[in-house]
Amino acid sequence: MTAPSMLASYINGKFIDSEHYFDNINPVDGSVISKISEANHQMIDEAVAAAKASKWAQLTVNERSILLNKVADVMREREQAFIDAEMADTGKSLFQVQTIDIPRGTANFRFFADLVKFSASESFITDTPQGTKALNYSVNKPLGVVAIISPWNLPLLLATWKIAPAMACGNSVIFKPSEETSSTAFLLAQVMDEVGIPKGAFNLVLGRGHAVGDAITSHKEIDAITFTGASATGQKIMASAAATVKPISFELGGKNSAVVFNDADIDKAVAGVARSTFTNCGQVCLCTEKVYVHRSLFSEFVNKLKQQAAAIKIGYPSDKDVFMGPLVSKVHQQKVLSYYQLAREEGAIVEHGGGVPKFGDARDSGCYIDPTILTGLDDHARINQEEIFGPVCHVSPFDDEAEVIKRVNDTPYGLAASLWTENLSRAHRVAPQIDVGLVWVNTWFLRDLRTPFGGTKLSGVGREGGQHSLAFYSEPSNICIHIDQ
Ligand code: 6OD
Repeated sequence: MTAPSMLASYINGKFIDSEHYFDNINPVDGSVISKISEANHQMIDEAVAAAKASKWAQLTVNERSILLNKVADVMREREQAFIDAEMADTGKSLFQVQTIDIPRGTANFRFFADLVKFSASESFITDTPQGTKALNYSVNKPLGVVAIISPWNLPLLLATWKIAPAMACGNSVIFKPSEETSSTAFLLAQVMDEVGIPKGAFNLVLGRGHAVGDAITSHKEIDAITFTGASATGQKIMASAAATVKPISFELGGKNSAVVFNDADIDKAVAGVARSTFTNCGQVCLCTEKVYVHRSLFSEFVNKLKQQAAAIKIGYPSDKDVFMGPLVSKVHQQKVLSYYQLAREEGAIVEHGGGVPKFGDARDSGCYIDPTILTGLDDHARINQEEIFGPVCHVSPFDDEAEVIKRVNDTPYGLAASLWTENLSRAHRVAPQIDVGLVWVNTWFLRDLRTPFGGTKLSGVGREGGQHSLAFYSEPSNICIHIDQ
Protein backbone atom coordinates (compact mmCIF):
# COMPACT_ATOMS: atom_id res chain seq x y z
CA MET A 1 0.00 0.00 0.00
CA THR A 2 1.56 3.30 -1.07
CA ALA A 3 0.46 6.91 -0.98
CA PRO A 4 2.22 9.99 -2.39
CA SER A 5 5.15 10.92 -0.08
CA MET A 6 5.24 14.71 -0.61
CA LEU A 7 2.05 16.69 -1.01
CA ALA A 8 1.90 20.18 -2.48
CA SER A 9 -0.86 22.65 -3.24
CA TYR A 10 -2.09 23.10 -6.82
CA ILE A 11 -2.62 26.73 -7.76
CA ASN A 12 -3.26 28.28 -11.18
CA GLY A 13 -2.34 25.05 -12.94
CA LYS A 14 0.96 24.45 -11.02
CA PHE A 15 2.01 22.35 -8.05
CA ILE A 16 3.52 24.73 -5.49
CA ASP A 17 5.43 24.08 -2.24
CA SER A 18 5.90 26.46 0.64
CA GLU A 19 8.75 26.16 3.12
CA HIS A 20 6.40 24.96 5.91
CA TYR A 21 5.76 21.23 6.15
CA PHE A 22 3.89 19.03 8.58
CA ASP A 23 3.71 15.25 8.88
CA ASN A 24 0.84 13.16 7.62
CA ILE A 25 0.45 10.35 10.18
CA ASN A 26 -0.72 6.80 9.53
CA PRO A 27 -3.43 6.01 12.09
CA VAL A 28 -2.63 2.28 11.95
CA ASP A 29 0.72 2.58 13.73
CA GLY A 30 1.65 6.27 14.08
CA SER A 31 4.28 6.17 11.32
CA VAL A 32 4.77 9.12 8.94
CA ILE A 33 3.11 8.58 5.53
CA SER A 34 4.08 11.84 3.87
CA LYS A 35 5.12 15.47 4.30
CA ILE A 36 2.47 18.08 3.57
CA SER A 37 3.49 21.52 2.43
CA GLU A 38 1.22 24.08 4.07
CA ALA A 39 -0.11 26.90 1.89
CA ASN A 40 0.70 30.42 3.10
CA HIS A 41 -1.44 33.54 2.74
CA GLN A 42 0.27 34.65 -0.45
CA MET A 43 -0.51 31.28 -2.03
CA ILE A 44 -4.14 31.57 -0.99
CA ASP A 45 -4.34 35.04 -2.56
CA GLU A 46 -2.78 33.64 -5.74
CA ALA A 47 -5.29 30.80 -5.80
CA VAL A 48 -8.22 33.18 -5.43
CA ALA A 49 -6.86 35.52 -8.11
CA ALA A 50 -6.34 32.57 -10.47
CA ALA A 51 -9.84 31.30 -9.79
CA LYS A 52 -11.31 34.72 -10.60
CA ALA A 53 -9.32 34.97 -13.82
CA SER A 54 -10.03 31.41 -14.98
CA LYS A 55 -11.62 30.78 -18.37
CA TRP A 56 -13.70 27.94 -16.93
CA ALA A 57 -16.96 29.90 -16.68
CA GLN A 58 -16.68 30.81 -20.38
CA LEU A 59 -16.74 27.19 -21.52
CA THR A 60 -20.10 25.88 -22.67
CA VAL A 61 -22.01 23.53 -20.40
CA ASN A 62 -21.25 20.76 -22.86
CA GLU A 63 -17.49 21.45 -22.81
CA ARG A 64 -17.46 21.46 -19.02
CA SER A 65 -19.45 18.26 -18.93
CA ILE A 66 -17.02 16.50 -21.29
CA LEU A 67 -14.02 17.57 -19.19
CA LEU A 68 -15.62 16.52 -15.90
CA ASN A 69 -16.50 13.13 -17.38
CA LYS A 70 -12.83 12.83 -18.38
CA VAL A 71 -11.86 13.53 -14.77
CA ALA A 72 -14.08 10.59 -13.80
CA ASP A 73 -12.50 8.39 -16.50
CA VAL A 74 -8.95 9.07 -15.29
CA MET A 75 -9.94 8.63 -11.64
CA ARG A 76 -11.35 5.24 -12.62
CA GLU A 77 -8.07 4.33 -14.39
CA ARG A 78 -6.14 5.35 -11.24
CA GLU A 79 -8.57 3.66 -8.87
CA GLN A 80 -5.89 1.64 -7.10
CA ALA A 81 -3.80 4.73 -6.32
CA PHE A 82 -6.89 6.45 -4.85
CA ILE A 83 -7.72 3.35 -2.80
CA ASP A 84 -4.19 3.11 -1.41
CA ALA A 85 -4.02 6.81 -0.59
CA GLU A 86 -7.42 6.86 1.14
CA MET A 87 -6.58 3.78 3.20
CA ALA A 88 -3.20 5.19 4.22
CA ASP A 89 -4.62 8.52 5.41
CA THR A 90 -7.71 7.22 7.18
CA GLY A 91 -7.00 3.59 8.12
CA LYS A 92 -10.43 2.63 6.77
CA SER A 93 -10.91 -0.92 5.55
CA LEU A 94 -10.21 -2.00 1.99
CA PHE A 95 -13.81 -3.19 1.74
CA GLN A 96 -15.09 0.28 2.53
CA VAL A 97 -12.80 2.26 0.25
CA GLN A 98 -13.45 -0.17 -2.60
CA THR A 99 -17.22 -0.21 -2.21
CA ILE A 100 -18.05 3.28 -0.93
CA ASP A 101 -15.42 6.00 -0.93
CA ILE A 102 -13.63 5.70 -4.25
CA PRO A 103 -16.55 4.63 -6.48
CA ARG A 104 -18.60 7.54 -5.12
CA GLY A 105 -15.76 9.93 -6.01
CA THR A 106 -16.06 8.93 -9.65
CA ALA A 107 -19.86 8.74 -9.54
CA ASN A 108 -20.13 12.29 -8.20
CA PHE A 109 -18.28 13.65 -11.26
CA ARG A 110 -20.29 11.61 -13.75
CA PHE A 111 -23.61 12.42 -12.12
CA PHE A 112 -23.20 16.20 -12.01
CA ALA A 113 -21.45 16.36 -15.39
CA ASP A 114 -24.56 14.77 -16.89
CA LEU A 115 -27.21 16.45 -14.74
CA VAL A 116 -26.09 19.95 -15.61
CA LYS A 117 -26.66 19.27 -19.30
CA PHE A 118 -30.27 18.24 -18.80
CA SER A 119 -31.37 20.94 -16.39
CA ALA A 120 -33.93 23.43 -17.56
CA SER A 121 -34.27 26.98 -16.30
CA GLU A 122 -37.60 28.48 -15.24
CA SER A 123 -39.79 30.42 -17.61
CA PHE A 124 -43.19 32.09 -17.22
CA ILE A 125 -45.52 33.94 -19.56
CA THR A 126 -46.89 36.92 -17.69
CA ASP A 127 -50.43 37.95 -18.62
CA THR A 128 -51.82 40.64 -16.33
CA PRO A 129 -55.56 41.48 -15.95
CA GLN A 130 -54.72 44.80 -17.64
CA GLY A 131 -53.56 42.91 -20.73
CA THR A 132 -49.80 43.38 -20.34
CA LYS A 133 -47.82 40.44 -21.58
CA ALA A 134 -44.21 39.44 -20.99
CA LEU A 135 -41.90 36.50 -21.18
CA ASN A 136 -39.85 35.81 -18.04
CA TYR A 137 -36.99 33.38 -18.12
CA SER A 138 -34.05 32.85 -15.83
CA VAL A 139 -30.44 32.23 -16.73
CA ASN A 140 -28.34 30.34 -14.22
CA LYS A 141 -24.92 31.92 -13.80
CA PRO A 142 -22.01 30.61 -11.74
CA LEU A 143 -21.48 32.22 -8.33
CA GLY A 144 -17.81 32.87 -9.11
CA VAL A 145 -15.17 31.52 -6.74
CA VAL A 146 -16.43 28.81 -4.39
CA ALA A 147 -14.46 27.69 -1.33
CA ILE A 148 -14.90 24.00 -0.57
CA ILE A 149 -13.79 22.76 2.84
CA SER A 150 -14.14 19.04 3.35
CA PRO A 151 -13.62 16.66 6.28
CA TRP A 152 -11.48 13.62 6.97
CA ASN A 153 -14.16 10.97 7.41
CA LEU A 154 -15.11 10.32 3.76
CA PRO A 155 -12.41 12.45 2.14
CA LEU A 156 -12.77 11.87 -1.60
CA LEU A 157 -16.50 11.18 -1.46
CA LEU A 158 -17.38 14.39 0.36
CA ALA A 159 -14.94 16.61 -1.51
CA THR A 160 -16.15 15.49 -4.95
CA TRP A 161 -19.78 15.76 -3.78
CA LYS A 162 -19.18 19.53 -3.79
CA ILE A 163 -16.37 20.01 -6.32
CA ALA A 164 -18.30 18.25 -9.11
CA PRO A 165 -21.53 20.32 -8.98
CA ALA A 166 -19.64 23.55 -8.24
CA MET A 167 -17.50 23.08 -11.35
CA ALA A 168 -20.36 21.73 -13.46
CA CYS A 169 -22.17 25.02 -12.81
CA GLY A 170 -19.14 26.98 -14.05
CA ASN A 171 -17.60 28.03 -10.75
CA SER A 172 -13.87 27.99 -10.06
CA VAL A 173 -13.02 26.29 -6.80
CA ILE A 174 -10.59 26.72 -3.95
CA PHE A 175 -10.55 23.33 -2.28
CA LYS A 176 -9.14 22.76 1.19
CA PRO A 177 -9.27 19.15 2.37
CA SER A 178 -8.80 18.21 6.02
CA GLU A 179 -5.12 18.24 7.00
CA GLU A 180 -5.60 14.61 8.15
CA THR A 181 -6.52 13.46 4.65
CA SER A 182 -4.80 15.35 1.85
CA SER A 183 -3.56 12.43 -0.25
CA THR A 184 -6.60 11.77 -2.46
CA ALA A 185 -7.03 15.54 -2.86
CA PHE A 186 -3.48 15.70 -4.23
CA LEU A 187 -4.18 12.79 -6.60
CA LEU A 188 -7.34 14.56 -7.77
CA ALA A 189 -5.31 17.70 -8.53
CA GLN A 190 -2.96 15.56 -10.66
CA VAL A 191 -5.97 14.21 -12.55
CA MET A 192 -7.38 17.73 -13.11
CA ASP A 193 -3.99 18.80 -14.43
CA GLU A 194 -3.62 15.88 -16.81
CA VAL A 195 -7.15 16.12 -18.15
CA GLY A 196 -6.53 19.73 -19.11
CA ILE A 197 -8.96 21.52 -16.83
CA PRO A 198 -8.25 25.22 -17.59
CA LYS A 199 -5.84 26.78 -15.12
CA GLY A 200 -7.39 28.44 -12.11
CA ALA A 201 -10.63 26.44 -12.34
CA PHE A 202 -9.52 23.95 -9.69
CA ASN A 203 -7.14 25.07 -6.95
CA LEU A 204 -6.04 22.87 -4.06
CA VAL A 205 -4.70 24.55 -0.95
CA LEU A 206 -3.30 22.22 1.69
CA GLY A 207 -2.92 23.00 5.35
CA ARG A 208 -4.46 23.15 8.77
CA GLY A 209 -7.73 24.84 9.70
CA HIS A 210 -6.30 27.69 11.76
CA ALA A 211 -3.63 28.46 9.13
CA VAL A 212 -5.42 27.90 5.84
CA GLY A 213 -9.12 27.35 6.56
CA ASP A 214 -9.54 30.66 8.38
CA ALA A 215 -7.72 32.57 5.64
CA ILE A 216 -10.06 31.11 3.03
CA THR A 217 -13.33 31.62 4.87
CA SER A 218 -12.52 35.24 5.69
CA HIS A 219 -11.24 36.03 2.17
CA LYS A 220 -13.20 38.92 0.66
CA GLU A 221 -12.89 37.69 -2.94
CA ILE A 222 -14.51 34.33 -2.29
CA ASP A 223 -18.14 34.30 -3.41
CA ALA A 224 -19.57 31.27 -1.57
CA ILE A 225 -18.50 28.72 1.01
CA THR A 226 -19.55 25.11 1.21
CA PHE A 227 -18.43 23.04 4.17
CA THR A 228 -18.89 19.59 5.65
CA GLY A 229 -17.67 19.06 9.18
CA ALA A 230 -18.27 19.79 12.84
CA SER A 231 -21.15 22.06 13.88
CA ALA A 232 -18.80 24.24 15.98
CA THR A 233 -16.60 24.92 12.93
CA GLY A 234 -19.73 25.63 10.86
CA GLN A 235 -20.76 28.26 13.41
CA LYS A 236 -17.37 30.00 13.06
CA ILE A 237 -17.47 29.89 9.26
CA MET A 238 -21.00 31.29 9.27
CA ALA A 239 -19.88 34.23 11.41
CA SER A 240 -16.96 34.85 9.07
CA ALA A 241 -19.19 34.63 5.96
CA ALA A 242 -21.68 37.08 7.48
CA ALA A 243 -19.25 39.98 7.00
CA THR A 244 -19.68 39.80 3.21
CA VAL A 245 -23.09 38.06 3.17
CA LYS A 246 -21.78 35.06 1.24
CA PRO A 247 -24.03 32.14 0.35
CA ILE A 248 -23.18 29.11 2.50
CA SER A 249 -24.10 25.45 2.42
CA PHE A 250 -23.26 23.34 5.47
CA GLU A 251 -23.49 19.64 6.20
CA LEU A 252 -22.69 19.44 9.90
CA GLY A 253 -22.84 16.97 12.78
CA GLY A 254 -25.54 14.56 13.83
CA LYS A 255 -26.86 12.65 16.83
CA ASN A 256 -28.82 10.15 14.82
CA SER A 257 -31.36 7.67 16.14
CA ALA A 258 -32.45 4.26 14.98
CA VAL A 259 -35.91 3.13 16.11
CA VAL A 260 -36.77 -0.55 16.24
CA PHE A 261 -40.54 -1.02 16.47
CA ASN A 262 -42.20 -4.18 17.83
CA ASP A 263 -43.22 -5.09 14.26
CA ALA A 264 -39.63 -4.95 12.94
CA ASP A 265 -37.85 -7.96 11.49
CA ILE A 266 -35.44 -8.16 14.40
CA ASP A 267 -32.57 -9.82 12.57
CA LYS A 268 -32.67 -7.27 9.77
CA ALA A 269 -32.86 -4.49 12.36
CA VAL A 270 -29.89 -5.82 14.34
CA ALA A 271 -27.76 -6.15 11.21
CA GLY A 272 -28.85 -2.70 10.02
CA VAL A 273 -28.12 -1.01 13.33
CA ALA A 274 -24.73 -2.75 13.56
CA ARG A 275 -23.94 -1.35 10.12
CA SER A 276 -25.21 2.14 10.90
CA THR A 277 -23.27 2.25 14.17
CA PHE A 278 -19.95 0.65 13.26
CA THR A 279 -19.38 1.52 9.57
CA ASN A 280 -16.20 3.58 9.18
CA CYS A 281 -15.75 3.20 12.97
CA GLY A 282 -18.80 5.42 13.48
CA GLN A 283 -17.07 8.28 11.67
CA VAL A 284 -19.93 9.15 9.31
CA CYS A 285 -22.17 12.08 10.17
CA LEU A 286 -25.11 9.75 9.42
CA CYS A 287 -24.06 7.00 11.85
CA THR A 288 -26.44 5.90 14.58
CA GLU A 289 -25.52 6.84 18.15
CA LYS A 290 -28.93 6.43 19.85
CA VAL A 291 -31.03 3.30 19.43
CA TYR A 292 -34.61 3.05 20.68
CA VAL A 293 -36.00 -0.49 20.84
CA HIS A 294 -39.56 -1.43 21.72
CA ARG A 295 -39.53 -2.83 25.27
CA SER A 296 -40.89 -6.20 24.09
CA LEU A 297 -37.74 -6.73 21.96
CA PHE A 298 -35.20 -4.88 24.07
CA SER A 299 -33.24 -7.75 25.72
CA GLU A 300 -33.22 -9.89 22.60
CA PHE A 301 -32.06 -6.91 20.51
CA VAL A 302 -29.23 -5.96 22.89
CA ASN A 303 -28.00 -9.58 23.04
CA LYS A 304 -28.02 -9.90 19.27
CA LEU A 305 -26.31 -6.55 18.75
CA LYS A 306 -23.59 -7.61 21.21
CA GLN A 307 -23.04 -10.76 19.14
CA GLN A 308 -22.67 -8.64 16.00
CA ALA A 309 -20.18 -6.31 17.71
CA ALA A 310 -18.17 -9.28 18.99
CA ALA A 311 -17.97 -10.68 15.45
CA ILE A 312 -16.48 -7.48 13.97
CA LYS A 313 -12.96 -8.08 12.73
CA ILE A 314 -10.64 -5.24 13.73
CA GLY A 315 -7.17 -5.04 12.25
CA TYR A 316 -4.99 -3.93 9.38
CA PRO A 317 -7.23 -2.08 6.90
CA SER A 318 -5.92 -4.15 3.99
CA ASP A 319 -6.54 -7.55 5.62
CA LYS A 320 -9.37 -9.56 4.19
CA ASP A 321 -12.60 -9.42 6.21
CA VAL A 322 -11.43 -6.51 8.38
CA PHE A 323 -14.45 -4.29 8.98
CA MET A 324 -12.91 -1.78 11.40
CA GLY A 325 -9.48 -0.21 11.10
CA PRO A 326 -8.35 2.54 13.48
CA LEU A 327 -9.96 5.91 14.09
CA VAL A 328 -8.45 8.71 12.02
CA SER A 329 -6.05 10.17 14.60
CA LYS A 330 -4.80 10.07 18.18
CA VAL A 331 -6.67 13.27 18.94
CA HIS A 332 -9.90 11.70 17.78
CA GLN A 333 -9.18 8.43 19.58
CA GLN A 334 -8.71 10.39 22.84
CA LYS A 335 -11.98 12.26 22.24
CA VAL A 336 -13.97 9.06 21.72
CA LEU A 337 -12.28 7.38 24.70
CA SER A 338 -13.19 10.39 26.85
CA TYR A 339 -16.84 9.73 25.95
CA TYR A 340 -16.45 6.05 26.90
CA GLN A 341 -15.16 7.29 30.28
CA LEU A 342 -17.97 9.83 30.57
CA ALA A 343 -20.53 7.10 29.90
CA ARG A 344 -19.16 5.16 32.89
CA GLU A 345 -19.23 8.30 35.05
CA GLU A 346 -22.82 8.97 33.98
CA GLY A 347 -23.72 5.44 35.12
CA ALA A 348 -23.99 3.56 31.81
CA ILE A 349 -23.84 -0.21 31.62
CA VAL A 350 -21.06 -1.06 29.15
CA GLU A 351 -22.63 -4.03 27.36
CA HIS A 352 -19.72 -4.45 24.96
CA GLY A 353 -16.31 -2.86 24.37
CA GLY A 354 -15.50 0.43 26.05
CA GLY A 355 -11.73 0.40 25.56
CA VAL A 356 -8.89 -0.17 23.12
CA PRO A 357 -8.05 -3.55 21.53
CA LYS A 358 -4.55 -4.94 22.16
CA PHE A 359 -2.61 -6.48 19.27
CA GLY A 360 0.91 -6.96 20.69
CA ASP A 361 2.45 -5.27 17.64
CA ALA A 362 2.89 -1.84 15.98
CA ARG A 363 -0.87 -1.33 15.89
CA ASP A 364 -0.79 -0.70 19.64
CA SER A 365 0.73 2.70 18.73
CA GLY A 366 -2.19 3.36 16.37
CA CYS A 367 -5.65 4.80 16.94
CA TYR A 368 -7.77 1.67 17.35
CA ILE A 369 -10.83 1.54 19.55
CA ASP A 370 -13.46 -1.02 20.54
CA PRO A 371 -16.94 -1.08 19.03
CA THR A 372 -19.04 -0.22 22.07
CA ILE A 373 -22.63 -0.72 23.18
CA LEU A 374 -24.08 1.14 26.17
CA THR A 375 -27.40 0.94 27.99
CA GLY A 376 -28.92 2.33 31.18
CA LEU A 377 -28.80 6.11 30.67
CA ASP A 378 -31.65 8.54 30.20
CA ASP A 379 -31.98 10.76 27.14
CA HIS A 380 -30.48 13.79 28.86
CA ALA A 381 -27.16 12.15 29.71
CA ARG A 382 -24.41 13.93 27.75
CA ILE A 383 -23.69 10.62 26.00
CA ASN A 384 -27.19 10.82 24.50
CA GLN A 385 -27.01 14.49 23.54
CA GLU A 386 -23.50 15.14 22.19
CA GLU A 387 -22.05 13.86 18.93
CA ILE A 388 -19.30 11.31 19.68
CA PHE A 389 -18.36 10.28 16.11
CA GLY A 390 -17.09 6.87 17.14
CA PRO A 391 -18.23 3.22 16.92
CA VAL A 392 -20.66 3.48 19.81
CA CYS A 393 -24.38 3.50 20.45
CA HIS A 394 -26.60 3.72 23.49
CA VAL A 395 -29.69 1.47 23.42
CA SER A 396 -32.88 2.43 25.34
CA PRO A 397 -36.30 0.79 25.58
CA PHE A 398 -39.49 2.63 24.62
CA ASP A 399 -43.20 1.84 24.98
CA ASP A 400 -45.18 3.71 22.36
CA GLU A 401 -44.92 5.56 19.07
CA ALA A 402 -45.69 9.10 20.28
CA GLU A 403 -43.16 8.73 23.09
CA VAL A 404 -40.36 7.57 20.80
CA ILE A 405 -40.96 10.33 18.24
CA LYS A 406 -40.64 12.90 21.02
CA ARG A 407 -37.46 11.29 22.34
CA VAL A 408 -35.82 11.02 18.91
CA ASN A 409 -36.50 14.70 18.29
CA ASP A 410 -35.12 15.74 21.67
CA THR A 411 -31.66 16.67 20.40
CA PRO A 412 -30.04 19.85 19.12
CA TYR A 413 -29.15 17.98 15.90
CA GLY A 414 -31.40 17.00 12.98
CA LEU A 415 -29.51 15.08 10.34
CA ALA A 416 -30.71 11.48 9.93
CA ALA A 417 -32.77 8.68 11.44
CA SER A 418 -33.53 5.10 10.55
CA LEU A 419 -36.80 3.30 11.32
CA TRP A 420 -37.14 -0.45 11.46
CA THR A 421 -40.70 -1.68 10.96
CA GLU A 422 -42.56 -4.07 8.68
CA ASN A 423 -45.69 -1.91 8.98
CA LEU A 424 -45.91 0.35 5.95
CA SER A 425 -48.55 2.64 7.46
CA ARG A 426 -46.38 3.16 10.51
CA ALA A 427 -43.39 4.01 8.32
CA HIS A 428 -45.40 6.64 6.43
CA ARG A 429 -46.91 8.03 9.63
CA VAL A 430 -43.73 8.27 11.68
CA ALA A 431 -41.09 9.26 9.11
CA PRO A 432 -42.39 12.80 8.42
CA GLN A 433 -42.66 13.47 12.16
CA ILE A 434 -38.93 13.04 12.71
CA ASP A 435 -37.23 16.43 12.64
CA VAL A 436 -34.30 15.50 10.40
CA GLY A 437 -33.26 15.96 6.79
CA LEU A 438 -33.01 12.23 6.03
CA VAL A 439 -35.11 9.28 7.19
CA TRP A 440 -34.29 5.75 6.12
CA VAL A 441 -36.82 2.93 6.60
CA ASN A 442 -35.42 -0.62 6.88
CA THR A 443 -32.10 0.57 5.49
CA TRP A 444 -29.36 3.12 6.13
CA PHE A 445 -27.07 5.27 3.95
CA LEU A 446 -28.80 4.10 0.78
CA ARG A 447 -27.99 7.01 -1.52
CA ASP A 448 -29.61 8.37 -4.65
CA LEU A 449 -27.65 11.42 -5.77
CA ARG A 450 -30.81 13.14 -7.02
CA THR A 451 -32.36 13.44 -3.56
CA PRO A 452 -32.05 16.41 -1.16
CA PHE A 453 -29.27 15.84 1.36
CA GLY A 454 -28.72 17.92 4.50
CA GLY A 455 -29.93 18.51 8.01
CA THR A 456 -32.00 20.70 10.31
CA LYS A 457 -31.00 22.49 13.54
CA LEU A 458 -27.27 22.13 14.37
CA SER A 459 -26.90 19.63 11.52
CA GLY A 460 -26.67 22.16 8.75
CA VAL A 461 -27.95 24.85 6.46
CA GLY A 462 -29.37 24.14 3.00
CA ARG A 463 -29.62 21.00 0.92
CA GLU A 464 -27.34 19.57 -1.74
CA GLY A 465 -27.97 16.71 -4.17
CA GLY A 466 -29.44 16.78 -7.68
CA GLN A 467 -31.17 20.07 -8.51
CA HIS A 468 -30.52 21.34 -4.96
CA SER A 469 -26.79 21.35 -5.68
CA LEU A 470 -27.26 23.11 -9.00
CA ALA A 471 -29.46 25.68 -7.24
CA PHE A 472 -26.84 26.36 -4.58
CA TYR A 473 -23.89 26.59 -6.97
CA SER A 474 -25.56 29.00 -9.37
CA GLU A 475 -27.20 32.39 -9.28
CA PRO A 476 -30.45 32.68 -11.23
CA SER A 477 -30.94 35.97 -13.01
CA ASN A 478 -34.48 36.66 -14.24
CA ILE A 479 -34.97 38.32 -17.62
CA CYS A 480 -38.37 39.87 -18.27
CA ILE A 481 -39.17 40.79 -21.89
CA HIS A 482 -42.22 42.86 -22.56
CA ILE A 483 -44.34 41.54 -25.44
CA ASP A 484 -45.89 44.33 -27.49
CA GLN A 485 -49.54 43.70 -28.39
O1 6OD B 1 -23.52 10.60 0.67
C1 6OD B 1 -23.39 11.83 0.60
O2 6OD B 1 -23.59 12.47 -0.43
C2 6OD B 1 -22.99 12.58 1.80
N1 6OD B 1 -22.97 13.92 1.66
C3 6OD B 1 -22.66 11.93 2.95
C4 6OD B 1 -22.26 12.60 4.14
C5 6OD B 1 -21.69 11.93 5.15
C6 6OD B 1 -21.17 12.60 6.28
O3 6OD B 1 -20.32 12.11 7.01
